[in-house]
Amino acid sequence: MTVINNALFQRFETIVGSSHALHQDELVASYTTDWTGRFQGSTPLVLRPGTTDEVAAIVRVANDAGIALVPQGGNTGLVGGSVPLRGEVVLSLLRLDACEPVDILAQQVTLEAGVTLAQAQSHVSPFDLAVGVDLAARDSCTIGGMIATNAGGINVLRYGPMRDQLLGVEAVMADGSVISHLEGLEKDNTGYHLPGLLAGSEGSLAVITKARLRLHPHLEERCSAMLAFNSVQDAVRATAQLRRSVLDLQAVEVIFREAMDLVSTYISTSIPIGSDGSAWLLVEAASSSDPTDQLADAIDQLGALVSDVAVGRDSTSRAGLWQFREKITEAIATQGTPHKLDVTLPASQLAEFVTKIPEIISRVDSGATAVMFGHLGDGNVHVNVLGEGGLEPHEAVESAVLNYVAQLGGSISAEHGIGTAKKEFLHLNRSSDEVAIFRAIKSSFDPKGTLSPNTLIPPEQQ
Ligand code: FAD
Ligand code: 2HG
Ligand code: ZN
Repeated sequence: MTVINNALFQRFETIVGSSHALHQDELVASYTTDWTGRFQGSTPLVLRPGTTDEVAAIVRVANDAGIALVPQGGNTGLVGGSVPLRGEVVLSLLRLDACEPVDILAQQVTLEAGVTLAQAQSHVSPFDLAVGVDLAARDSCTIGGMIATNAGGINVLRYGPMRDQLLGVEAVMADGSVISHLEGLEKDNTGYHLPGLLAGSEGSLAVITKARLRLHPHLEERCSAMLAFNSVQDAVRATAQLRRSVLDLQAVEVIFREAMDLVSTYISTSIPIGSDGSAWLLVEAASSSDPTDQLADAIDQLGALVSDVAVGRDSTSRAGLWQFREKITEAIATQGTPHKLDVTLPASQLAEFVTKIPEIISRVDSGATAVMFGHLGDGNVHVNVLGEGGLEPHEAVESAVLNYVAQLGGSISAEHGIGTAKKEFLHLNRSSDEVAIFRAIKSSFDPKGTLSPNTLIPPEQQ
């Protein structure tokens, strides 16, 4: 673990104040274990700055002293990137929680990095505006963490991931200098797009302190439907057809068999339709005028592909359907510590992938099971592998699944990032020349390697 001597501790404490320099075991505990419980670290110190200047001062002192920092937002990341795995100091951004007034003319807003997604949503909704990314961790995940992971979520097919919402950032560089580009100009071709580079950088290049986000019209009129299918292939075909025919398509999410069984038990609610099916889609259309007919017509055109349909028009019945999708991650957590493999497949390979995964996993670990669900509209499947009796599955399972993904032309990380969990598999998607460019970018931003040293970049082969 990093050793912080008294003089250094006092310098940090002077910057943030004694109540925001935490070192007692019971106070730092929640900052050292990730959401899944799979990644557990330790830290001599958690610093909770309240302003960009405080962040800059901390980063400068740490860099001068060669002390590594792990930036942390809501600690909901799922690849182990948010916790201090080698005893680093944690830099919590949660106190940077101010929202600037909504710029109605530009349909944009500037938010501090520690603002939660739910806070951002309630800040902009009175102006009939919405944040383009939405996800189930909305009450805890922060704008800074969402940018750092380039979070995706349930509306990517309509608005894109976090990178597409980003018009500018303020960030503290590894030497403590501050860059700020928050004017929010939609057209601005003045060289490299640094916000785009920081999106998905997982804390490895700079500490994001503020962001300028593009907003979208809030679409009040919504209709959701759950569709049951007898085969995975039918669900994939229906997704393609819905994407063509529903102009106001907001989400196409999927729940496969094991995930449906698990979540229905967890929420103590029986499966609404197609109880012996293989896959269920949760489809949502959203518009300024009622999209029910549009969605209903599109579902009619699916004909025999669909075995059963349940429609939710008002907010209570929609929430009743959505809970089967949104509660899955929590339901899995009650079963043990999963290995979360968040992957994208080309549409043409999705059905084969989902069908073959149980066999691929059981060849490596006969006691392991796969719980699958995800964002089918984006080809994104969340494969959660649980070991026998609540134990973790054999590590070789990850290699088997991710190699299979790469073989089918997919991505080993769709939306959660590489973190520490997938560093050793980066070569499956990125050539050695690309990884060399990653290393060059990292060392030009952070020559001493003091920012998030455990994420993203694999160690060089000796
Ligand atoms: P943290 O977990 O604190 O950090 C994540 C990474 O970002 C770390 O590498 C950290 O060092 C870095 N970081 C954090 N803040 C900063 C900053 N200010 N500057 C620089 N680096 C920083 N993800 C999706 O993409 N789609 C989903 O649908 C989705 N659903 C989820 C549902 C649940 C129930 C949970 C628990 C997680 C889900 N996630 C999802 C994963 C997660 O990536 C997102 O919740 C979110 O993007 C992480 O935000 P955070 O503030 O918690 O970041
Ligand atoms: C989701 O889509 C999240 O709900 C979490 O990305 C996925 O738990 C998971 O594997
Ligand atoms: Zn997801």
